[in-house]
Amino acid sequence: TTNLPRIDYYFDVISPYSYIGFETLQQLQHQWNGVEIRYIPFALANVMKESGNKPPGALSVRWDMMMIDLKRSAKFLDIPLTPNPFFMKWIRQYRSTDAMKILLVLEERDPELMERTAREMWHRVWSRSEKIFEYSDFVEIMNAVGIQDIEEVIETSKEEKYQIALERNTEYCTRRNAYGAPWINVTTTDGAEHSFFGSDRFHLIADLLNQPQPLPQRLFQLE
Ligand code: GSH
Repeated sequence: TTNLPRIDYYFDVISPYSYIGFETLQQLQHQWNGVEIRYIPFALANVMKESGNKPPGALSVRWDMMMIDLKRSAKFLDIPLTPNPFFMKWIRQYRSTDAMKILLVLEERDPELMERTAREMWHRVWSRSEKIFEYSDFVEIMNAVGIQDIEEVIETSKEEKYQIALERNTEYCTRRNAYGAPWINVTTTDGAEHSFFGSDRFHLIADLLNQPQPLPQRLFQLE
């Protein structure tokens, strides 16, 4: 109940473009005054299922091009992103759901801690080719960001309310035509909602919110 413009950034840590958009928005939030920004965990696998879309890996030419585009984007933005050779195998075997539920627990405690933990998860899958699916992965992730009561967080994340919250966040987007990640829902001061797909739409969001345009490159050197 505020009439600030708001950006709801829906992401999944399995998604490399969610990582690119996350880092871009982390930089833009210093430039975009008076814009509220929320980072919201959702489940890309369910978005794909609900919308009838297919994951990029389902079409091999698309996958190959995506890996090339990711490398280019990472270089351009100076983001540590290295295509993961095990990714196709892993996504047949695992889901990111448990990792996303851990983020929901942390979000309740401290949104900034949740953001740092999400970044560590992306660094694992999309920079160091490490898993984010099993108990031992979660212990390593939370150790890396300095969380003390790791077991407590993991146990809490198994409560039904986090499964429900993840589904609710996902459904909010699929009702607004979501078919991929990141999905960005922008609410303007008049209360109107505008949806955007992808990490490459911030110039249009800047235009909608009358905010300065993102600099064309090396967002990281702005600070
Ligand atoms: N052009 C977008 C960007 O630069 O961010 C592409 C984003 C993208 O490909 N996201 C993947 C996806 O959900 C997940 S990492 N793709 C669904 C689709 O493209 O239909």
